[in-house]
Amino acid sequence: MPTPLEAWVDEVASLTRPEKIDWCDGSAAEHERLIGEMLQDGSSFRLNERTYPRCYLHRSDTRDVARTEQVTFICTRNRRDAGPTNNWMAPEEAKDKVRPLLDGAMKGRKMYVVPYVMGPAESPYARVGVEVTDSAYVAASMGIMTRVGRVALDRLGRSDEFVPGLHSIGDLDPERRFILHFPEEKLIWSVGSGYGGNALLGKKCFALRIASWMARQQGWMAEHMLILGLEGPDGRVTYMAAAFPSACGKTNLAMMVSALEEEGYRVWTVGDDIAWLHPGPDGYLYAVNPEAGFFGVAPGTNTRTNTNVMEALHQNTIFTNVALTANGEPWWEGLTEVPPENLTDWKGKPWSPANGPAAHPNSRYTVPARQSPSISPRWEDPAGVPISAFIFGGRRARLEPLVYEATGWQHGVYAAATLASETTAAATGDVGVLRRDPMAMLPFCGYNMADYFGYWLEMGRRLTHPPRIFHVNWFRRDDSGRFLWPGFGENVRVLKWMLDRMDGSAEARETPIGLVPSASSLTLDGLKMSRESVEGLLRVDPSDWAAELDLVKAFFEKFGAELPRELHEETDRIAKQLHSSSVA
Ligand code: GTP
Ligand code: SPV
Ligand code: MN
Repeated sequence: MPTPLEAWVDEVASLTRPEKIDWCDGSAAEHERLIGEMLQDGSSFRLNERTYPRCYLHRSDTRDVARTEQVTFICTRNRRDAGPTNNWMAPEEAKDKVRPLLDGAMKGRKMYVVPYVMGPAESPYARVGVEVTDSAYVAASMGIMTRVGRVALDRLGRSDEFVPGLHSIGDLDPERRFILHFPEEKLIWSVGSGYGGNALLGKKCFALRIASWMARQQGWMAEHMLILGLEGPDGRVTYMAAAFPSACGKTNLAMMVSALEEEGYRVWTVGDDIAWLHPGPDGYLYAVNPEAGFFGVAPGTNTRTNTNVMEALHQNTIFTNVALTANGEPWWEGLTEVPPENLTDWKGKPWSPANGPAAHPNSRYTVPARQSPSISPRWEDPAGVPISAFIFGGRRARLEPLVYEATGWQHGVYAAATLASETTAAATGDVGVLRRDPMAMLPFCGYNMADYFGYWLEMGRRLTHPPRIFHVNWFRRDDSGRFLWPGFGENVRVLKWMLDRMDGSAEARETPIGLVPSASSLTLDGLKMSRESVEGLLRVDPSDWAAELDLVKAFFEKFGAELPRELHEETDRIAKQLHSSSVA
């Protein structure tokens, strides 16, 4: 009798008809072989072996450089279960539409079977997935981002408890690209893209969209969150998880080089993008990082903004769509102040400033997590780490102060549900347009977001020690468009304020939107910031917030009567307080 996994692989092979099937074991030798195939098919290049040993540059199709949300679907029997924020197709309709694109898609090509574990191998919270793909780049990237091979097969045995994911690059034409999720049968089909979140199916497709559905059924949470440990002067480590939309600073916060290191504050990385959170017997939420690598944004990374990242990516790294120096090294905007001479751009052409950026704005590095100097000794703790605080944040040029604390769980859920951010290059479409991105999960929630909000509210009731909830904004600008806050390593000052709030030593001012630091309760020594800038960063303007509330109400209308009553309560409460503070 074939195992359920063997039966599924057979079924997929008879549909896609590959010439050869390769079962991946996750070994170093296999990684070398996959890299060899990437080099051979002309999509990838070896970088300078002296300065970047075992590092490669992969150039993707120029139409395939970011997640494509418009062709990403949640396929549930009832449309209602996908909710108003997801694209929906009925499961059979979706399969009938996409099956012809997969029919014979691997003819003359190799099919890689990638069994993988999401989560620390020994963790009760870990889950198995299997991705079948016809891309060596995807298979090699999965080897960095997840735990591949024996470890997964041993865990699975003859069980059918795995999330199958069928991936083919197809012809890369965006018109024939579909990223389909079938949460009711925990199945993923992806065709027409080789890009990260579209193609590395363990990441957004499984660990967020399918996992968020499973988590709600099983009593846990799957969130678009980094996980970090903040060590204080007494050596105690406090764990926090933060949700920011794509390309809004998760990796950089998780891997931060603390500006308050001399004062005894240090940041340890547990995860940079996804958290699986389970209520523990002690009433705290425990987080594990389901991933084993970082798929990070290259532009803006340098030795001033983040030496931990820079150190991590000098070996065993796959770079995607960065520029190439004459010296065979990777380059991207912001790496050095002045671009080096004779750059080759991300498309493989000689670069000149007139051609736009040399590296694609969403160019990325794929690197093993253990290579970060900041990796936490507990990053693979099977039990996870207890979370004391949730942080939500986005890119807001105006309005949102540097930081505020919610007055309680219900208000915190409201702050998270109304999160908004200016869009980035991580997804195709306009950049810099404000959009609501609740919990930074708009593109990743695998079910109806009204139910998701309700589930968040319920979690708060279930936990005896729910995390405190904060909101941050590193991206506020002054009238001339400059960032008011230096960001990066200086963000530790905001984390310290949170720590001080939790032990009761930091002051806060009550405002209609929450608890904002008094300027003196923030540790700002050593920062060259004018009093004006600090005040600008912490300002809460009632009339601007009243206008914001109108946008929130319009957004909430999408959910009609299904929106939890508690969120209307919060909107009304804040509206009232804004009104009285503006007449006061
Ligand atoms: P995804 O991987 O897409 O989920 O992104 P992310 O949330 O991990 O964002 P990341 O840390 O990669 O940062 C995205 C971009 O924002 C990069 O260009 C960073 O250089 C920049 N950035 C990160 N943190 C800060 C900050 O504190 N201030 C400013 N001004 N820019 C930042
Ligand atoms: C994001 O877009 O949030 C990412 C990159 O982390 S991707 O893997 O493409 O989703
Ligand atoms: Mn992300």
